[in-house]
Formats: sequence, structure tokens, C-alpha cells
Amino acid sequence: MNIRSVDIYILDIPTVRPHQLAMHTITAQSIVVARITNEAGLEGWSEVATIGGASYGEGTPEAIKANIDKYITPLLIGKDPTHFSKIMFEISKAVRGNHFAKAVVEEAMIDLVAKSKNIPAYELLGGKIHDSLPLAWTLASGDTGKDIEEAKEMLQKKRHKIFKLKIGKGDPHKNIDHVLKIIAAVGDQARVTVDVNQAWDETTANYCIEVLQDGGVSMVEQPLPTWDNEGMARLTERFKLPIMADESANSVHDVFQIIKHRYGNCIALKPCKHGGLMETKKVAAIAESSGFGLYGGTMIESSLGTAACASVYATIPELEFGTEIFGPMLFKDSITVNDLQFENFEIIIPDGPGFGMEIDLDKVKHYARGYSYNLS
Ligand code: MUC
Ligand code: MG
Repeated sequence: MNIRSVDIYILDIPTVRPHQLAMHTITAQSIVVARITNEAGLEGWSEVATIGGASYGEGTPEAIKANIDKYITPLLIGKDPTHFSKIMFEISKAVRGNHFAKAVVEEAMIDLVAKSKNIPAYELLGGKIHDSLPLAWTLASGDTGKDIEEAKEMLQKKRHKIFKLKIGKGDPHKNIDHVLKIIAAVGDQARVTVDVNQAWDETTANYCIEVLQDGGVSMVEQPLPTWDNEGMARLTERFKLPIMADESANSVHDVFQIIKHRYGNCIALKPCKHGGLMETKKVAAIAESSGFGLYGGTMIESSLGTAACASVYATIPELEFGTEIFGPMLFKDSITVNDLQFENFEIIIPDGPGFGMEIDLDKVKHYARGYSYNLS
């Protein structure tokens, strides 16, 4: 059954609390949702997210939608989605970059094909190795006391025992103080990592990471800007704690260079950065071949995008740093009828057809900017 139509929606969904990163504070998350319909009327759905307009990275929801509508949709219409790898190869020849746009259409095709075969999407990716995966939570309320309360609640509910702290905004000394207070409060029961989101220069990173390492932080994510790969290599050489490449680790080619030159020593996976689930598996394989540790990352997708991430992460042999696909818990509302399950500090890999999520169309209509259904 070939593809009849492609609909791309931008949805703005409020978060349960402000989520403060170095460059932006999220109060409503903008997600991009794809619906690909075949000639029989069967639908595949998927989602990617960006953070803070153009402040986190080059990809914006508006650009993702515009580029799919104009350049990618014509390459999808009339094609058999069963051959999603061939279609993505053809798209890669006509459309440079645009990884988020490529990811959301590839994932919608995978959801559609898996549903048409009545199997979970992970069966199209080699099958799952894990039934559940460890799940970190990001403490980013912008207030140390509130973060400590939140961490204690998560521990008590057996939701999370890995906490990633978003730092990099404001005075680095205050950032350090904030991290050390949280470690003093919950460090005996939880692993604490930090994500600087490119906010430091190398000099700042040198003195901050030294204190953080001595204070018990177990990993530092993207301390330097993406242009400063050589600085990342020097930090990796200097410190014992792992230095993770996130914003700098996009295509398979980027990741190969990071590994070759040790611009970090572990990688945050995110299907949207890599351009889809198949590309994510390639990145994971390169990392595995070199002994680099992996992290199942998020761009803070809601339940649909998180289920897609979970489906591919479940097929990767080892995620040394676990995952952080907590997105659904940060959203005030859901666009799926069913929810993902979280148990005993882990996320359960959904087993239903496709990504295992049933779309709540009324919610999509409610949150989508200018909802319309394309019957082309
Ligand atoms: C990032 O840079 O890792 C992931 C978790 C979170 O709080 O922000 C994202 C983005
Ligand atoms: Mg990060």
C-alpha cells in the first residue's frame, strides 16, 4: 500500500513547570508531529521536538515543517513505505542536512509499516534486546530547593535515581554551588550528571569540571560550544569523568570524527539529531566499535516521540548511561490515548503495534497550529 498523504503539524503543549536550560527556559514545548497515510487509510504517526526556537540548534519547528512540505513530501507520495530505507536514501540525495525533518518522516513510515504488519516497530529494527531501560530525570526548575524536593520525590516514587542537572546559565560559581547542594542532599541515593549545553569556554570548563569531578558528578554533557572540538578533546584527556558529546554529535560522519579524535568519550543518541531510527543504529554501532559509552537522549518529546526513541534504544546492546526519555512526564497534557509505563526507575518498552501509541486526534487538533487534513 503506497503513501497517499503526508501531514505535518506543529503543536505547542505547556509543561508542568518551567524547564531552565543554559540558553532558554521551556514553558511550552513545541513538537512537530507527522501523519503518513497509505492508500488503505492506515496511518503512521511520529514526533520530533526542538528546544527554544532557534536558540538550542539550527532546527526550528517552522523550518522542519516548511522543508518537509516543500521538499520531502513530494518524494514520499506514491512510494511503498515498506521500503523506508530506500526512500530515505533517495531523500538524502535530494535534501541535505535537515535531520529532524528526515527523522520525523522516517519514523512515521516505520510506525505505518509496523502497524500494517501488526508488530511493534522494534521488530523492524532487529528486535528488542531490552524490555525496559534505566531512566534519568532532568532537574531544571531554576531553583535549588525545588530541585532537591523534586529529586527526593522521584526517588521515593522509584521513578528516577539518575539526575541530570541543567547548568551553564549565569555565574559558573553559582552553578557549582547548586550542583554540590543537590549532591549533598541526594548523592548517596542517586547518580548526578550535568549538562552545560555549550555555555562555557575552555577556561571556565577547566576549573568548574575539576570541582564537579571532586564533588562526585559522574558525567559532563557538552560543556563547550560545538565549534570547539579541540577544547572538548583537551577536557577529555584531562579529566577522569566522562565528557559527553551531544549537540556536536549529529550525523554518522560527525560521530566518526568525534570518536577518531576523542572530542569527548561518550555520545548522547537522539534519533532526531541523527536523521532517524536507522541512522541512530549506525551511530550506536560506530560508538560500540570504539568502546564509547552511549546515552539514550531526548529532545523532550511527548509520549509519541518518546515511544519512538524507546523502540530504537531497546535494540541497542548497551546504553552505559541509561536513557533520559522522561519527556512525557514534563508535559501537562498528552496527544496519545495510552501512556508509557515507568516502573522501578525504568521505562518499559511499549509492545503494541508500531510505536505502541494510540493517537488522540482531538488533542492533536486542540494543540496544532492551524490543523488541517491533507487529502492529496
Ligand atoms: C539536551 O541537551 O540534552 C535533554 C534533557 C533535557 O532536559 O534537555 C534535553 C536537551
Ligand atoms: Mg544535552
